[in-house]
Amino acid sequence: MIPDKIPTVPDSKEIIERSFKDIKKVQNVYMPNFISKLKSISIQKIKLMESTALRAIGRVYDGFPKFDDLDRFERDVLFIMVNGREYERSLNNLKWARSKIAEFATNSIKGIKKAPSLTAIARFRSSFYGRFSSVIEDLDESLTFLKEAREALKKVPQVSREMKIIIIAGFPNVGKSSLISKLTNLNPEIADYPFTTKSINVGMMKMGTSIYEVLDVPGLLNRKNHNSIERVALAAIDNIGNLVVCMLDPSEECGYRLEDQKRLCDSIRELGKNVLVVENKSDLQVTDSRNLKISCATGEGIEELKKIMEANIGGGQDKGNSVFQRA
Ligand SMILES: Nc1nc2c(ncn2[C@@H]2O[C@H](COP(=O)(O)OP(=O)(O)OP(=O)(O)O)[C@@H](O)[C@H]2O)c(=O)[nH]1
Ligand SMILES: [Mg+2]
Repeated sequence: MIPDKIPTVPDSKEIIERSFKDIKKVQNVYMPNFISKLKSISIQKIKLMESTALRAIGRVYDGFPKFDDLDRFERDVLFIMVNGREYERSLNNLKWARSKIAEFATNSIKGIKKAPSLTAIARFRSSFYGRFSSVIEDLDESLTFLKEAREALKKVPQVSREMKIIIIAGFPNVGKSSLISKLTNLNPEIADYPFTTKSINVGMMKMGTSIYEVLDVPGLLNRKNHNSIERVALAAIDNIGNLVVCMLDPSEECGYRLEDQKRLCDSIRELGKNVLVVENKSDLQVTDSRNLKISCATGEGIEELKKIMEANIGGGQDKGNSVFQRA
């Protein structure tokens, strides 16, 4: 699961500045022995810097989902948008930096406690400052990457896994968003050009006593190298759909040949998905196929489609048992 709130990511300069600012809070207490006094102040400063930095880094590390927290769909979508290996590496770098800072602090404090002179104390302290800053500076790339990953994580569609999921798929411009607006209370952008929908729209549909989740995914083309928007659509189809409504536009008003559109439905079925082929725009063109004919413009066939969907959505994530005829 992706947490609702992912922490904002500071850059390394901010963490360093915050840590150094915090040490000004250390009280200048009275002690008769100057060496003891300097030791106490130095130790307090190191401890304070350590805790400020560990808190800042820990907030980011703990707040970002780890690989194992994500399900297959979330992982696929996130890693389409950002490099998965880099994501893991960045989080591991934060973990490593945390342990290094703690180690430097412990060693420096030990050294200061045993230090015989003021110069020795100052040496331990400034060596801690230097190593502390360089470990955090080295995190800069990871923190910058996680800032980007945070934006990507926010875009992963929030799909509940408690309900059955119906995915509306098909070529661009065939009427997928028009259908989701008929089936749910969603009002996505609808336009007479391809690739209007650029991310997954999620709506709820009530049928009888059950509620289903309906996903309108970006248009897909028959091609080997899908762009990242298409790959997000495929990730949903592949990982989370209980039923895929594959929509055709026999009028070819969408701008694509019916033959090519049909091939897409076949390839989705080849993924082992439960596929229902529906022909839209029946107000413009009707074929003599056995597929259900609907029109999002006139509403024709929509009620029948709902009934067929309800009758056939069983079987969960079953693979390879399509009950529908070929496109
Ligand atoms: N005549 C007619 N036009 C329709 C019908 N359904 C949708 N349209 C039109 O087809 C165009 C595309 O509709 P969308 O719902 O945006 O199509 P889409 O499949 O979501 O498109 P992308 O998001 O680009 O993949 C719009 O101009 C709609 O008004 C229909 O049943 N009949
Ligand atoms: Mg659309």
